[in-house]
Amino acid sequence: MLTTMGAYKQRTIEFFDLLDASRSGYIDPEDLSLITARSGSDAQLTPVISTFFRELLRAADPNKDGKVGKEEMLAYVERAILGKDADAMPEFLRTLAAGAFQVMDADGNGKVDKAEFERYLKARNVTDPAAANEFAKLDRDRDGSLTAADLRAGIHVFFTEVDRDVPQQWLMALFS
Ligand SMILES: [Ca+2]
Ligand SMILES: [Ca+2]
Ligand SMILES: [Ca+2]
Repeated sequence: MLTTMGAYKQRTIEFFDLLDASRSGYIDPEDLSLITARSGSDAQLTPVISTFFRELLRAADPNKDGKVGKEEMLAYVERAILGKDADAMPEFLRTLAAGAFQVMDADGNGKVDKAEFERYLKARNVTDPAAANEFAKLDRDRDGSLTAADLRAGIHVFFTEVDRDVPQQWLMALFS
């Protein structure tokens, strides 16, 4: 039952469904083509997404059939992310955080402020006000700006926190 499983599992399934753009029941290279096409071949984002897909397909596919099913995805999260801390996450997830950070940090000053975060969401067509409020939760030291480490922690929380109320739209927006 969705209502009784840890919320991280539910988010992992939502994330899986987002990546399975072809609705085939598997994440495979065709999905990458569909996602990069709909993201309007963003020059900064496309390589980030492509690397993530390639690495996920390599890491989460123990039977080596070139595609990742929902059960494989859930098993991968349990194996590679749960019970580890954010800095021990697989390198490609840390790379995803770094890539998202670079896309958000429009002025390149090494910090993402609220306005940059909101511009990023708007550019990804995310208009839910709750998404902009995720900034405050990602900003762990509450100094009004995000670091790449905050986004890394945000990805970790997304895949591990049993609580329902964690930032998620900012991450989903990368692939939407
Ligand atoms: Ca698919
Ligand atoms: Ca900045
Ligand atoms: Ca901060």
